[in-house]
Amino acid sequence: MKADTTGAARAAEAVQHGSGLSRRSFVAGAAVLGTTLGSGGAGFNIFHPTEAFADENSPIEIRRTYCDMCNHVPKCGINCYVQEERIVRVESSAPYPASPLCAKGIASLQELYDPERLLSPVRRTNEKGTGSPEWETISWDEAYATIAEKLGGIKEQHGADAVLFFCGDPKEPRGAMQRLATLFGSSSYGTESSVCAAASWMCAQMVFGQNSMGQDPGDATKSCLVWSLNPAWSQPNRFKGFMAAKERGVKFVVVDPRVTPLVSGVADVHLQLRPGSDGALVAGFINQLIEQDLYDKDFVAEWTVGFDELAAYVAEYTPEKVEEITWVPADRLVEAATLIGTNAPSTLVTSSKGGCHTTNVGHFQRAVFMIPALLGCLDVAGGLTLGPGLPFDYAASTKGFQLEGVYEEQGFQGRRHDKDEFPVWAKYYKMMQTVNLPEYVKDGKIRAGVLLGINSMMWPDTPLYQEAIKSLEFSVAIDYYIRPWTHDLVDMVLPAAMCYERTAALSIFGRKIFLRQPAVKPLGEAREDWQVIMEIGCALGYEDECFGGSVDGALEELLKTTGLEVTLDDLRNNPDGFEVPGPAPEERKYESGKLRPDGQPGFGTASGKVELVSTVLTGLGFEGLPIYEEPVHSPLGGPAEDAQYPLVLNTGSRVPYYTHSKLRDLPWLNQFMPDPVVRLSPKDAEARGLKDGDDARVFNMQGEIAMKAEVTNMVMPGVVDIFHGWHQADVNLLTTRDFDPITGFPPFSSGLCEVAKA
Ligand SMILES: Nc1nc2c(c(=O)[nH]1)N[C@H]1C(S)=C(S)[C@@H](COP(=O)(O)OP(=O)(O)OC[C@H]3O[C@@H](n4cnc5c(=O)[nH]c(N)nc54)[C@H](O)[C@@H]3O)O[C@H]1N2
Ligand SMILES: Nc1nc2c(c(=O)[nH]1)N[C@H]1C(S)=C(S)[C@@H](COP(=O)(O)OP(=O)(O)OC[C@H]3O[C@@H](n4cnc5c(=O)[nH]c(N)nc54)[C@H](O)[C@@H]3O)O[C@H]1N2
Ligand code: SF4
Ligand SMILES: [Mo]
Repeated sequence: MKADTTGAARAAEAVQHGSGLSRRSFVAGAAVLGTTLGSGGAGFNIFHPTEAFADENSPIEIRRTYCDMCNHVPKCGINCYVQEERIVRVESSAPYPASPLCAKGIASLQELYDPERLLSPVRRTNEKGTGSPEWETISWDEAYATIAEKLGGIKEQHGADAVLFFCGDPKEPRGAMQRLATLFGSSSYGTESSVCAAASWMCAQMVFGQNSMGQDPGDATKSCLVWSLNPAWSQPNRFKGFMAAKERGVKFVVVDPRVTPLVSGVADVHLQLRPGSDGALVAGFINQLIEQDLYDKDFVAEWTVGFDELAAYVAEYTPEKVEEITWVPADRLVEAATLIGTNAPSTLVTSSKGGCHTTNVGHFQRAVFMIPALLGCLDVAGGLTLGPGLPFDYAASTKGFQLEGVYEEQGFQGRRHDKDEFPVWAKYYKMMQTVNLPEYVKDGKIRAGVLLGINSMMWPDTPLYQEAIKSLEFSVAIDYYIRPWTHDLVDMVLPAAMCYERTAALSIFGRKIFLRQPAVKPLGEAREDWQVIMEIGCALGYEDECFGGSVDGALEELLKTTGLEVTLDDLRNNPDGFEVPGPAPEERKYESGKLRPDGQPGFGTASGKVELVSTVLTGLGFEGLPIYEEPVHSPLGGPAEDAQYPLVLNTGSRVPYYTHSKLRDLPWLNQFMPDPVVRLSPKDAEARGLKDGDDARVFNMQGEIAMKAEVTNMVMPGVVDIFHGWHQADVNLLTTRDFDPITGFPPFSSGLCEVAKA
């Protein structure tokens, strides 16, 4: 970033890139889009409830689908009341495993029938980045022909790796997109996991050789450590499990800087830490397990490596020292460690983000995963049990379908753009770490993109990513809407079908597989993501490998690559889920050799042990112990200019009614939070003369945004809490590009800022 770039200039730049336009005024001006309801029929408009949806006497059929409005997996079951091929009502579906519907699920009907949805392919006719975009409607055939010509040309001139195949938060299309990238020959497949979940997975891999985000309390669980998760708002269908566990008497310790519904609902001890100081807190927690002699000596001796080094490292993290760093009272930490350490079996639940958005995540999150191991609670009933599970990944795709074999045989790994900057990431994922996209585009390494569900506000310092997207020689987005802050910068946008209108991907719960069948036909010319991806593949010449564009063909192949002997018909014939028979659950599989591909006893790490000092990290030149380092910008002292910004900037904690940058225009949701807000404690508000509802400026060395103040005890003094994804107040204008060298994660949860009355 240029030193002379002021906040105001950067904000103006962002506006020029489109983020100052509201989607409504934008689309209203772009009549060429023709985005009025296509097959929905004239006069039918869910925004006007007085208008009849359909003839009230026509028959109603109930069809089932599942929701993906929070793009989380698994998603909740929906019964659709369909009248004259329109969905007139939705309700939670039983016996589908995830329910009930949250506010977003219910409002999904407003997104389905939003008159501003994009319903046909469009191509930009004026130059990108020059004022208002002008779009023309084109046919799918024309779109595919152009895509094939442009991508083919770039591959010929610059190699296949110059084309980025990207999926944003939508997770359902990932398997298909990765397959397409590999078929095309590009190692540049990336996703939103660059800043979500992947840090936790790789930390668990480094510690015990398996992806994990912990495990919710089971029947045998006596205590549960929740390290930053707020399921009441981020995964409501999961929250009820925590409440039921509480009723069964499970003891809870919750680590979270805020007083969340999970904290007030279940916590016996709340460790309210300064955001970004997790590494010191977890060192203190382990210090107490050792000091109080609460760890499992037999397990540690037989199944871990590095205990003595770890014990020596955490020795200095006494409760008193930890209090100074984390702001958690010393006696509270002691109490928490005692509660977890004396109530076995104990489980751990942790987050895909929460505390992980910090520069220390590659260390601290490993230490968090070490806790159940030190307690001897790994792979025991009621503790954190380990795989193997179904051979599906979390987005219901398989290594075979994603052509991982081809990736390996053809040496994609050696060509990756990210392999030198993020070697640990590159070791674990056949997926690019995309945080350095601006640099890859500037250096000519990436020149084109197939960008499904991309949102330029996803990364820190948004304008740099907007510039990168704009600078691509050719880009095609696939989305429900034209979102100006991103799509003003691409050459073409293709209309995606929503969950109600599509089949892929499959959904899995434990050993149960569900097939979704479309409840209604796609509106207008929208097509489902998997179909679009497969059809792009056909246009590029991979007709057979892309099943002639057939989604059913792709899903059949996906099932075949599981090796489970289950067909699409099996799934069709079992609308309540097809249960794949499996072995009886077994504890301590590390003893029987069932956790390693070579069948040897132990864990799936290089040493076969739980690694308290990581051999992967030391092998790549990193510190192997889970060391604590302060965030780059910290109230405890960083660069001199930090002193002007005394508040910790904690961004992106989920709100119940929005997902990231989406859903702001749906009236049923917008009423709950119509304006971007900065939440701050009564103490900090008073010191700044701010009252609830006041207009406020939030600013730091990066820039400035305008928000409403919300004064609340949910947030601790010294910290502000801001949701991300507001195009009119994008908090990623304030976040910095200080990436954790191990995971590449940005410090979304631990920046600095100041707030003042506007
Ligand atoms: N400051 C800050 N930044 C953050 C975070 C934070 O906590 N703080 N969180 C990070 C995390 S964890 C995440 S996951 C990312 C999320 O970031 P994004 O991936 O940017 O998520 P969305 O805002 O949901 O944008 C996704 C786009 O996909 C479109 N879309 C939605 N569903 C579908 C679909 O099924 N098909 C197609 N074709 N398009 C679809 C939407 O219309 C939207 O334009 O943001 C990250 N950025
Ligand atoms: N409604 C809704 N649901 C969603 C989403 C959404 O946008 N909206 N997004 C989905 C996605 S992609 C994701 S990744 C998940 C995220 O799901 P969660 O991880 O549950 O989400 P958060 O609320 O962001 O973070 C959890 C908690 O971490 C705390 N936290 C913040 N900073 C720190 C820190 O430095 N240390 C510690 N220990 N805790 C911290 C926050 O206060 C918050 O209560 O939610 C998913 N579900
Ligand atoms: S939690 Fe809400 S948005 Fe997410 S899948 Fe369930 S109903 Fe949909
Ligand atoms: Mo996420």
